[in-house]
Amino acid sequence: MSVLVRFQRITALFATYRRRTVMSTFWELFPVTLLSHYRMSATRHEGALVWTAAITMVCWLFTRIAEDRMHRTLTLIGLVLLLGAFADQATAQKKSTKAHKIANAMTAAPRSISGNATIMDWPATEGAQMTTLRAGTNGWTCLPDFPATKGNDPMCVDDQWLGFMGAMMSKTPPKVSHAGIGYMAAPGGAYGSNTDPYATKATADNEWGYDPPHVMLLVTDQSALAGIPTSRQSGGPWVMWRGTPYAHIMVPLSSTKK
Ligand SMILES: [Cu+2]
Repeated sequence: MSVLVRFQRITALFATYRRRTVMSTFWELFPVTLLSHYRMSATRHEGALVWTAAITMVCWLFTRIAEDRMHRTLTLIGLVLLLGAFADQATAQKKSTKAHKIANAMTAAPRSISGNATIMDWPATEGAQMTTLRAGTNGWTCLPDFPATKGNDPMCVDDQWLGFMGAMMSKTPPKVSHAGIGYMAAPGGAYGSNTDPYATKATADNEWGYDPPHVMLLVTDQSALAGIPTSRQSGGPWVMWRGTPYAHIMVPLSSTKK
């Protein structure tokens, strides 16, 4: 809000320097228009820029006759600098988050897999589609850390796992046509429930705990999971989310104790 106040003060200052004309109203409204555009969501910045540029042109044309040259020039320079700063900030921010997400997603698997994998991003809102951050060529898909969960849990998955993740998000039964392999081998590991795929925090009976970096296996028929331990603390591979349509084998790459 302080930016808005500063803007209004600058505009007021300009107004006192100028002869009062009908067009001064345009100039007084301008910073407000500009700010309202920049309060939009990040994805609409380009559109806002075009609009702001168009409004600047209109204001300039209208004041061309009424204002003296120096004030007009100073105002224009100020506005151009301001627009540039806003545009720079918006694009830099967008670029750095995207680059950061891609780099994070690629740590989930060895370079031989993640190097040429497609990098997708989680849906921005529940029920929305995943977006592609970078196209790939080797049939693998990597996803960055899931922001809602504690810890660092990016993954690189094959087609079976990708379908499985989609089914999980839409709460429908997964279709597994051949054994699926997924890497969650990034250092750090994450925390989650061993019994409830949708748990977001510990409860008395959801076996909340630490999942170390791991490889995950999907089987076509859940009867193939029988005989494999179901506890994280077994010391070796175990079945996660047993008894749900999302049961799969966890192959830890380091100790499950932390
Ligand atoms: Cu996993």
